[in-house]
Amino acid sequence: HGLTTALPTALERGEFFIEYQPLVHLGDGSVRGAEALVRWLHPQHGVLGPDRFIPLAEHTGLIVPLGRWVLEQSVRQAREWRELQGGAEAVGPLRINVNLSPCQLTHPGLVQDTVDILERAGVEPDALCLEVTESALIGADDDLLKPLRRLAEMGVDIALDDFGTGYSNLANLRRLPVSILKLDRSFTQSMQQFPADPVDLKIVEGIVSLAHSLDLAVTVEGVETGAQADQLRILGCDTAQGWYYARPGPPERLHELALVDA
Ligand code: G
Ligand code: G
Ligand code: MN
Ligand code: NA
Repeated sequence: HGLTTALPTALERGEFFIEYQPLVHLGDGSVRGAEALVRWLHPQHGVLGPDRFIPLAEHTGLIVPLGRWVLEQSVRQAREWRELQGGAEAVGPLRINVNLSPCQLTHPGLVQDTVDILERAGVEPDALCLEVTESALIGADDDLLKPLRRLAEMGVDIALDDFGTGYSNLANLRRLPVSILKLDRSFTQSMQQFPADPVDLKIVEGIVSLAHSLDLAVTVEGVETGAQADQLRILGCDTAQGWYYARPGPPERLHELALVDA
């Protein structure tokens, strides 16, 4: 239908834009960075979320140039935030998380494109975190992991997104070049009730303890209430993201939030 024909040229028409959702340190509540979330401002349908067009972009191959565009915009945005911080920040320069689709992982240009984008923007690799879903890496062979490993060696963080929804062997984590687990929103939702389901509490406690013993940080998604944030902090999670802190929004908003904390 309409989306299918309009998508291939939407990038050149400049119809995509990016919203940023803060990543907050659970220990002290400070904003440490943001996740980039792409939207399509469709001339007839208005703003469309990624669920409406990412699968189509993957199917048509547009995801590669679109993903490259998102990465370049996001890295430039991180550079701007850092300039605005002016080195006077209390908690270190702001960082940027960017989602990678499985098609981008298998594209041979991934490493070089990422290196070029970071260099053009003058941003250090450790400012960047690439999010890959757990399901994209289940059963991944060495060829698929090689580009991620090279990026990780350069200092780029790799996060395992939607963690806990797939069926990955926990022991398998050791061979993945990841440094962050993003615990799926469903775990956060189960912390909504008080007292939370004791089995869910045990599961999260176990994941956090395993993650920390493997030197991985734990980020939680979908935090909507202070009670959830408290519970997840007590369970040892490191970083949080969700409507309780801020909805995804324009880049200026993130800078305001970060400056308030500094
Ligand atoms: O909050 P939102 O509805 O924007 O995000 C929905 C999903 O779309 C998220 O799971 C996120 O991983 C995915 N997504 C958002 N932006 C991008 C992007 O730039 N590239 C890819 N591959 N996925 C994205
Ligand atoms: O990459 P990922 O699918 O995790 O992207 C985050 C998704 O979760 C986006 O669709 C974003 O809009 C959504 N989201 C972010 N914060 C919250 C929240 O607090 N509650 C809910 N229900 N969704 C959220
Ligand atoms: Mn994500
Ligand atoms: Na996620």
